[in-house]
Amino acid sequence: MIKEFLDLGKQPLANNYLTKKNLKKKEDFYNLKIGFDKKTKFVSIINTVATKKMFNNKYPYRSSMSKTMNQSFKRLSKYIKKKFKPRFVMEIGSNDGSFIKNFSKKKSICIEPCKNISLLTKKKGYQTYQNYWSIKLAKKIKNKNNKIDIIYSANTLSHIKNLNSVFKSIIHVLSDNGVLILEDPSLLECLKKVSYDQFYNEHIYVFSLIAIDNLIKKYKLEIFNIEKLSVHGGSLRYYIKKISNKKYKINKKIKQYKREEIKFGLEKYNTYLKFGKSVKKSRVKLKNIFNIIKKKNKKIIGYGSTAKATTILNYCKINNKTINYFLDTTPDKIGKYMPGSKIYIKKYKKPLSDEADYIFLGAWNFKKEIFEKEKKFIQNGGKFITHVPFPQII
Ligand code: JHZ
Repeated sequence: MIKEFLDLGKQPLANNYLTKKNLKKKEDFYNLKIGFDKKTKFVSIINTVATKKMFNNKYPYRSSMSKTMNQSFKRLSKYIKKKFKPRFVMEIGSNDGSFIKNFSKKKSICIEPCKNISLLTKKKGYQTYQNYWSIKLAKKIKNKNNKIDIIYSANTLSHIKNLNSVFKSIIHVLSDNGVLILEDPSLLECLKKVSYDQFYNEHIYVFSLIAIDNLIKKYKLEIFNIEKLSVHGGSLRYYIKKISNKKYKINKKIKQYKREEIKFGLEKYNTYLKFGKSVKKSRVKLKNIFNIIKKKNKKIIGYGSTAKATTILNYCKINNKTINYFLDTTPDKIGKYMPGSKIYIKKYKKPLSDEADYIFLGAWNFKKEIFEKEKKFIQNGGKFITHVPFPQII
């Protein structure tokens, strides 16, 4: 039974950027409530939105838009090749190929349900299935290929409601000595940083090691290594194998991290209630910061029109009266408007100098990369606003 601990109010679909024409139309809203399941230990959103409404032929997000992610995928690919020497690599949720591009076309399989995005890897010559991950697809792939030694999936499994079907399908295609590598935002980091913007319609789950570990046992799978990653505001990378595969030893880090999660209270409902209170306080503080700045008639723009920012803006009721516009590099977002808040998205062209007094960091998870790029803005006295780990001006 899922017990609610946080209500983030009525929210629009996070990646549903509005065209000028759509501005006048009524937007789709849903109730963003988050809950904890005492039995399974999963934290998930309660009212899920239909998959086809989210992942269709107009999906705007492209994972290659940040240097940080490209570097992270490159490093992992190098490691995979050296350590596992896979005959075939399959990626679930391959997006625009920012990971798979590091592998040979002959040895890769991409799975991407969004038609417009799947065409990007198809056009580059990668074998791409434009499908949702399912047992039907797993059977089709297995008939053609039984040498899949690596299955990788980053920021995708947390988007799929039926995790049982996901793992059932994975064990169907993974070779006996194969390795499943998963990567998703970490619940522990989300709670520590009060980064409640990790919750939006696409993130059905925010995973903990405890919950994943519990679930995969059912499928005779086990985690043999984990890595803490700084990407996407703090993620966990899980290395998973079939229990019958004795090729790899279980790393001690797993027990240690699990202890950290238990110590923080991830198994207790009360921890989440406390988090809910922190979120409310965070909203008050952030709104305060915006109000003070606006009273001084200063100009605020946004940087990175992220899915995450939609949660913040709509929960804190910040709109185009407060933030003049957002800057972003993603072709399918430019010239559109942020969902709900209706803030215009402009094309990012070059490092900034004095375009605004303050920049709200929609992409706070790439703060380091952005600060390096925007040295001139900082030298000119420009300031950033962020809500992580607490609302502040930097
Ligand atoms: P970013 C998306 O969430 C959606 P978002 C999805 N549900 C998910 O799980 C994560 O990704 C992984 C822009 N940008 O990655 C590019 C610049 O313009 O934080 C992106 O629009 N300049 C699949 O949207 C956005 O910011 C820059 O220098 O919350 C970043 O989006 C940089 C670094 C980024 O994910």
